[in-house]
Amino acid sequence: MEKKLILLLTMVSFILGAWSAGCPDHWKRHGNYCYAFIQDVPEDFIEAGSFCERRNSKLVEIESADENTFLRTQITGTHPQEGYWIGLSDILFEGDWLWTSSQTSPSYTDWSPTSPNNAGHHQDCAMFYAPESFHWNDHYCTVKAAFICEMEAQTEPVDVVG
Ligand SMILES: [Ca+2]
Ligand SMILES: [Ca+2]
Repeated sequence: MEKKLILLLTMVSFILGAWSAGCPDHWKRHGNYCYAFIQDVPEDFIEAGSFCERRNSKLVEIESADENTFLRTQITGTHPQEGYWIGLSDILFEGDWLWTSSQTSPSYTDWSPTSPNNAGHHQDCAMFYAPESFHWNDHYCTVKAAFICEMEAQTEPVDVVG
């Protein structure tokens, strides 16, 4: 019984080996979630979402000022890019902004004073935007930009070595 348990814990530890503090390596934890700030491979909104999905995550969806502040602090810290996609769009119906995964309206928003303005009549995807002090801006979904992936954090890996 005990041997089986140790074997199981060893396997779990191996699987979680590339993780730390409940998040994959290089992901940043805040609360119960892990975030990856992808700057080296700019993608349009759709491709950014696919990139996150392939890593068992989604474009970040922001529920609170606390989460928003954490993200803004991270992206303004070092080598900030011009924009960072978040998982919010009004692609389906103009002016009806919805989080991608839940198709629900945001309960919290951080639009810049001039956003969303639907400039050019087809700005349907939202990003943190440097020219607007990293508040949210609606932009053309086809623009290639940095982006933020989010996943739920796992509980702390069991320390088998003890
Ligand atoms: Ca729009
Ligand atoms: Ca805009």
